[in-house]
Parts: sequence; C-alpha cells; structure tokens
Amino acid sequence: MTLRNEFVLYPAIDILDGKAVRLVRGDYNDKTTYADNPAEAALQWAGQGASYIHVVDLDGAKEGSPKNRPVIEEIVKRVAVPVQVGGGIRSGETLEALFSLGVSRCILGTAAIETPEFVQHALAEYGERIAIGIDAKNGWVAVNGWLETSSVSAIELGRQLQDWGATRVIFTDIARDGTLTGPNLAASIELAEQTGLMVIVSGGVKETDDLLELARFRQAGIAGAIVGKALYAGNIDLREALNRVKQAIEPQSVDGIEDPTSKATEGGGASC
Ligand code: AMZ
Repeated sequence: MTLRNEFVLYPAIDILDGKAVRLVRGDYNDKTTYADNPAEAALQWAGQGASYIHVVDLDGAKEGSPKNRPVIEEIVKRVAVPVQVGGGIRSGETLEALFSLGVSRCILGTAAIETPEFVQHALAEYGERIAIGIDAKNGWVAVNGWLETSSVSAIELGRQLQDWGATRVIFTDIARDGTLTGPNLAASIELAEQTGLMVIVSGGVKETDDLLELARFRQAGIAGAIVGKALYAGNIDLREALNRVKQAIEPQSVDGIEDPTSKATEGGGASC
C-alpha cells in the first residue's frame, strides 16, 4: 500500500519528426498530426491548467537516443509547469543532458529490460526524478518503440523496480493506446497492489468519467493518468476535467466547513 495520495493528469505530447502526433497502439504507420509545433500544444494544455506535461520522443524510442531535443528544449523553456520526458533515454549522458535542459522527470522504458544496471544507477542517483515506463502488450513488456516484446511480464518488472527503489511507473496498455476504449483499470490496480509502486495509467482514456474512476483508486496507488487522444479529439475538456477531478479528490466540506473524517491521508499530496 502506498503512503502517497497523489493524482495528476498529464496531457501527452508525442513527438514524431518534430510534430505533435498521436499513434494508434503505438503503430508508427498509423498517425494523426495535431500540431506542427509541439510547444504550442504544451502551452495550450498548461494554459488550461495542467500541472505537469508528458512528452514522448517517438523517434527517440525507436532509434535509441533522443531525436527531438530542440523541440523538447523549446517546450521546457516555454511552459511554466514541470515536464516529464521519455523516448530513447538509454545512458547517463542523455539523462544529464535532459535534466540540464530543465526536464523535471525522465522516463526510462527499454533500458529497464536491456540495461538494468543503468536503471538501478539512475534510480540511486536521481530518485523520484526517474519514472519507469512499463508498456505492456498482453501483459508482456514491449521495448524499442514497442516494436519488440520481451519475455518479462509487467508485474515481474514492477516487482524488480520496487526492489531497485523506484517510486513511480507509467503503465501503458498498448492495445488501448490511442483507441479511446477506456483505460485498463484492473491491470493498473493489480500492478499497484502487487508492487506498492505509484502507477500512472496510460492508454485508452476516452472521457472525464474514466479519470474520476481512476482517481477513486489513488489510495491504492493509482497516481494519475496520461491523457492523449481524448484531449486532441475534443472528448475531454482539460479545464473541466481538472476541476471535476479536483472536486472529487479534495476533502468534502459541509457548509464550507471541512469534514475532518474525509481528510486526505499521509502526504496529503492530492493534486491534479
Ligand atoms: O507509441 C510508441 N510506439 C512508443 C511510445 N509511446 N514507443 C515508446 N513509447 C514511449 C513509452 C515511454 O514513455 O511509453 O517511450 C518511452 C520509452 O522509451 P524508451 O526508449 O526508454 O523505451
């Protein structure tokens, strides 16, 4: 059981060839371009109240090193809220370079399978500034732009990560990513419960009610959600979603008086 009580909505900006795109189930051949300048999208989400932005360098994930660094730099320089970045981070030099650009949190995916020592060192050195991306195809961890599937299960990797001192993972159910079919709540809760990790849920979010449902499980370790297609397609109005989630997770008040019995537990870090 996690000691935290956190629930953060992360608008997603996936970059391919310098543009903000959405893929369907991670398929590089099935893309829709939403912004020629990803920084403009980041500014839009931050302007609507996002407290954190999620950025993926899709070229980087496929090729094994960041390929859209100038775009990432522009996003980080222009938005006032923290930015987490993943895609192609496979070495300490890359981590240092991204942190020195002003990236708040780096996401490691493939490296957790292919170079575990590097991930252990990164967790020891940077602690909570590292999140691990667990991207699962039918429960098995996918790597290298999701073009390959490993023989490690999501739960097995989660247990390993917990041993290594990881705090947060971003769990993507690849089959749902970009499909607006609803998040995989059961698998996300199972991962959180079996590992004690804070789990940010990714893939399939289609409407604000999905977010409210996920937020109900924050004490079980569901620490937020990545929202991509639903924002770009207009299914979710970010400002409204943030308000509704905030209302749902904040302590209830009766006639303006806070009910102490409904106060958030340890940390009280509920935010969105
Ligand atoms: O959509 C894809 N094909 C895809 C994607 N979104 N492939 C990788 N990624 C993301 C992961 C994680 O955030 O969800 O890239 C990051 C992992 O990159 P790497 O290079 O560390 O495996």
